[in-house]
Amino acid sequence: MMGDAEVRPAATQPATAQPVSPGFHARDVETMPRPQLEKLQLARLQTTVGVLKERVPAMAGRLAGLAVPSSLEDLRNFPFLHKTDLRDNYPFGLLAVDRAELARVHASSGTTGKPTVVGYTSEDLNIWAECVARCLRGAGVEPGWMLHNAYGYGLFTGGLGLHAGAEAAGINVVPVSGGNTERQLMLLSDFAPEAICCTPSYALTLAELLGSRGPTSSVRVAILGAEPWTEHMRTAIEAGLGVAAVNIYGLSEVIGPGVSCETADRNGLVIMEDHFLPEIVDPSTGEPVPDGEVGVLVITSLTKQAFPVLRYWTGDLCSITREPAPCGRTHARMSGIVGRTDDMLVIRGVNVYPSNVEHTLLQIPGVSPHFQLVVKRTGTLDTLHVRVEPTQPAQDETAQNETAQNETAQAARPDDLERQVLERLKSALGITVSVSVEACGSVPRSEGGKLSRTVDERVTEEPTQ
Ligand code: DLL
Repeated sequence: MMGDAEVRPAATQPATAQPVSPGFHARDVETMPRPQLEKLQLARLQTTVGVLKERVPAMAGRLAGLAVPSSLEDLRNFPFLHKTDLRDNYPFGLLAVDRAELARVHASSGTTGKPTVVGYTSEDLNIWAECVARCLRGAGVEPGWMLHNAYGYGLFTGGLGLHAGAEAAGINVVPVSGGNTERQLMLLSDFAPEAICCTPSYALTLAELLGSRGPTSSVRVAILGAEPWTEHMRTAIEAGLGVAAVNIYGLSEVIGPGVSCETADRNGLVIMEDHFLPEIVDPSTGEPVPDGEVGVLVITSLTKQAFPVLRYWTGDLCSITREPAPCGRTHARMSGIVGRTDDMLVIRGVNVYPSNVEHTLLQIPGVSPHFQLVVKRTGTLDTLHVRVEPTQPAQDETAQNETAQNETAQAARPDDLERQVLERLKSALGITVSVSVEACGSVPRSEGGKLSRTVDERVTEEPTQ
């Protein structure tokens, strides 16, 4: 799956995609020798800690008694910053600049209550654009190409973040935003862009529709992120759109998209380490784990003016390597996200990660990448129901790749498929779940934004405001 814990090359590009290779936006910085990079990081870290102590009263108390770090290792003496800290200081309590110095605010969506708000000075916006420009160039997008940007524009950082990064890299951007899929398909066909960016689940929606209509897409590279996805999804998207798909990661609390991104040769997601200092820590102890082991990604911003974050606990689980990449990049690389500390479901005492369910499902021939988990409560007992779909016939007809055809050949009847899914999930998760194999198209698809694959029907009371 995309979230394989180890940073390692993914499958080769699909036969239908024209090969793309990684470029550079800021070669000197991206290939800076590590000792020089770490010196730069330390100087920037010291400035960041000083700024937080002096200009953010809510942080000054927490950092009192802690000396400005004299090495990068000293960072581990500092407390973590959690999403709840942002909520507690809603909306602007953690800003290090006056409100009048802000150039823009964004916010991340929450299902309940207030969003978490983040602010940027104009210099922050420049740095953000620079990071995204590096991502796009590394992914193989070339200056002069056209990028169909189907990330949502608005408080969500995806649309405007990719937009500014594309412009900074000399890439012509079509600001389509999310939704209105028919119009997206028309523009993809009429404008013939070479690149697209959107959530992976939306790319799958587009791939499915394009596949069923048969046109050849002009798109060569897809830059996909903002939600978890799997290698199986990557294969389906690449076959459906005829693209090379790369993984981009980020979060609004840290800056937005562009914290890290795969390059076209896919050797893990390169972290923009001159701006974001990564740590991987044990989720239960908070202690650092060795490179290569999975833990929680914790990020310290090194150059942000408006909203510097010290040891921000992302909740995202991944591993990291600091070995130089084959393309010459020296910055640390992370694996895809393997899960979140907070998306774990506890079903009758067993910990279940949606990513495990997904991983298991996608290994069963004839099961499509579309599924939904429904958690219910019967009496005092929690139950997990898994809605799946068989592989779509239309997708099969157009799929160029042999694997898909083999899978179709082996596809079972719905009741056989249901039994197979039941058995595989029982052995993978250690609990019995219920399964329904539903008509193609009945499990919710992304209509442009992030897709939530879990429906929790256990919540019976309204949360207190
Ligand atoms: O999702 C920023 C973004 C926009 C990233 C466009 C990539 C592309 P938030 O809405 O604040 O920001 O959500 C951040 O989304 O902590 C992860 O849990 C998840 N996430 C983001 N990228 C990935 C990815 C944007 N490539 C949260 N793989 C993060 C898995 C991702 N999860």
